[in-house]
Amino acid sequence: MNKRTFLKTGAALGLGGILTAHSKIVNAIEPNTNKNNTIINDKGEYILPPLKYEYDSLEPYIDTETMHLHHDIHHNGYVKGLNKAVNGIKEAIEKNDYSLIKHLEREFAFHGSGHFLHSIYWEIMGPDSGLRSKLLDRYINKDFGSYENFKNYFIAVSKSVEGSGWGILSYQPLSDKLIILQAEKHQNQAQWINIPVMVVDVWEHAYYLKYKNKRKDYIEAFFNVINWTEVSNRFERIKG
Ligand code: MN3
Repeated sequence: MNKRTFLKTGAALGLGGILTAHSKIVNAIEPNTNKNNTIINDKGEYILPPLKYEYDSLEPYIDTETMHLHHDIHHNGYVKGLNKAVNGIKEAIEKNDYSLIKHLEREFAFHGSGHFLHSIYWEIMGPDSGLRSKLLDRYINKDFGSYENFKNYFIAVSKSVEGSGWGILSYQPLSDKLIILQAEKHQNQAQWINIPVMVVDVWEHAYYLKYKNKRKDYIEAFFNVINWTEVSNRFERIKG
């Protein structure tokens, strides 16, 4: 997927400036140079995006007090936590001290997902219901049969999320399809905005026959079989 398709896709999903920040999120070291978005500043710090409408604009469906609490307190907590996690990770890399890395990565995923998903949530709501584009309607019809089907399916999915979490309409580039997924809690050590560049399978089936319980040995060995040309090609495709 090239950058234009990716951004177009993002625009269709109402992500606006959020997607432009994704590559900087992957690399927490580099300062952000993209000045055109509202969820990260030019120093690379994450910031709370202001609402594009008033706190009482969604009444009577979503009340003013909930909007204040949710945006100003809850979302802001994710922003603060995300910046703290990023700084902790920077420090760990600089000092080559990974004793707290499990905790830091949990915090990074939890607060990152919170920040990105809430930013999308505010952005895709508003007092004016607007109009679906032809493209979005075409995909909804193609992938769910009709708008009614999509709506019923989305409601059922979101309603049955176990505990707290999100219902998420996503675009799956691989199949060129809209899909709907549940996110329980919201992190599960991932952030709902990134594109994988390189992965290592650490399920036991991937290494147990040879490495038994020595997962670290397997991961170190894995570095001998990475094809960096392929990784680079993937990265170029993603960056566009
Ligand atoms: Mn929330």
